[in-house]
Amino acid sequence: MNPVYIALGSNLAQPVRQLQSALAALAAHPSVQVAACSSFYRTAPVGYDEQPDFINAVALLQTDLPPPELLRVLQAAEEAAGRVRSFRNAPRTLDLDIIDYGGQVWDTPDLQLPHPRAAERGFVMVPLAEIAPQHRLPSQQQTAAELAAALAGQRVVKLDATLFR
Ligand code: PH2
Ligand code: MG
Ligand code: MG
Repeated sequence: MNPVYIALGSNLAQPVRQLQSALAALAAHPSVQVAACSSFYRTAPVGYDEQPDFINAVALLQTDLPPPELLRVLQAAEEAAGRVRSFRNAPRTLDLDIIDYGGQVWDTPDLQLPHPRAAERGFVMVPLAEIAPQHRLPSQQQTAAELAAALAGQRVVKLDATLFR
């Protein structure tokens, strides 16, 4: 089994429910276990401002699927959520990104590992630091907690789970 951190994001069509159904779909997959999930966070859009806030989370999966197969499972879940690909950083019903697959480093057209922008994004590092504060992404000197602290200027607010769970 390989430990895999994934980032979940949505800012369309009831984002909290999108993340909940994605987690349920992953947990139901015979080759994927959802070992942990962070709180859900309301986050300011990064990259393209004129869109609603996102709901983001990070989950730890355990899986035997190799990275390209896991990627296909995640893309199938995005499609099941009705994701339409329009432009870079556009609003989306569901985005599932592999952040770190067992510390592996990949650089292929379809898949880069670790996720090339994870370390600079508060909406990834703050939830990652919640479930794995001492984790280091490949080629990062700093832990998740240290990177999250350095990104404190980005708006990332934990949701009160009693409101929706
Ligand atoms: N995803 C992006 C671009 N910008 N901003 C926030 N807050 N959350 C996201 O998940 C996100 C984003 C591209 O995948
Ligand atoms: Mg993304
Ligand atoms: Mg993506």
